[in-house]
Amino acid sequence: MSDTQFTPRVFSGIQPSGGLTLGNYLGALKRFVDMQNEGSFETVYCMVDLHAMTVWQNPADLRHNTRELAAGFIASGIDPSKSILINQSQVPEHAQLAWIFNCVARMGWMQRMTQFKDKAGKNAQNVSLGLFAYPALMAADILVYHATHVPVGDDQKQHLELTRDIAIKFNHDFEVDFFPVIEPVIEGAATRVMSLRDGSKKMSKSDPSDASRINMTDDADTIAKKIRKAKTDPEPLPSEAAGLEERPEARNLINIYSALAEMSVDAVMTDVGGKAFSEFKPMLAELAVEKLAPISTEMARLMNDQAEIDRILAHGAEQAREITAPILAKTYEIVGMIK
Ligand code: AQP
Repeated sequence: MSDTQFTPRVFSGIQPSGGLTLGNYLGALKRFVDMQNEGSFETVYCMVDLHAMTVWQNPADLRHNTRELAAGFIASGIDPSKSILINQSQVPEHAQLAWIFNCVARMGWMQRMTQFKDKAGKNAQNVSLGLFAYPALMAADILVYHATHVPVGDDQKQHLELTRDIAIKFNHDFEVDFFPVIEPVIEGAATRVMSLRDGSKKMSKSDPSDASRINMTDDADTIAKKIRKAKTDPEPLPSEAAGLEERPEARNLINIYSALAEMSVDAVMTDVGGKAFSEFKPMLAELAVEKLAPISTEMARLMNDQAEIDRILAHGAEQAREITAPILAKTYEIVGMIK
């Protein structure tokens, strides 16, 4: 563990590998806004375009998705005067530190990463080297800011453990106390929002079925239709959370309701226990539209002025580099590179 006192600083990111989903919003973005507004941290938030390209991205789509994601951050409440908002490739120190970490991380560590195994599937020999090295770049994203806290959804837990391992090994190998050992922040009812079509699969931007997810750009009718068609079981809702244990689809819809309403799961169960899904689904649809429609409207408005989005990102990159350039320079010095 580190004895150095680091400035309490939050870093987290989202890939512009498609449109934002309700899973990204509840598991990550909404928490980013909370941590920004809590006021106890400096906050740095990032569109991680270098991560997105670990799987094939059409260049025009990547550019569009990066700007739309920036619009999604701002529309959800990330305020560029309170948080540093950046696009990863515009801050070159991320990729530079990632190379150093490629040389610190061990092959065996990477081979254990379940996200790589899931994404590579049976095709492991044919996926990009970048997909394999993804967690070392993620460690660099975080540690190039000396960030101390990282809010993420549950699926990123293993990558954050690897970030801790990289920091510990670097500090040990070079006999320094330079990189912080970060704290993952995985909190709330919606740390793992599941597919609306299959309660055992994570809701994901890249799921081939659009009906499996709520996109932050969906209109009110589409949101209501997707919730109406969400897979459920025939039983009415239980009155206590324990009754959801063997019912993944029901549990997912309740967790979504709880996170959107900012109510505990127990309080939701008290309100909706005994109701049939035919009664509960319209309640959930109404709540989702109430919370999400203002965000999608604002995203559309911001996307009408892309020059303004680019200006915000350019300014964010300048602010970011004031932090990252000295940390990278010190890292180079520690490992023995000539200035
Ligand atoms: N279903 C989810 N529930 C809760 N949190 C989620 N996150 C993603 N999906 C869910 C969180 O969102 C943040 C950004 O994720 P990402 O874009 O970096 O990549 P991902 O986790 O791989 O998300 P997707 O939507 O599944 O993207 P694709 O399809 O491109 O792989 C992270 O904090 C993540 O935990």
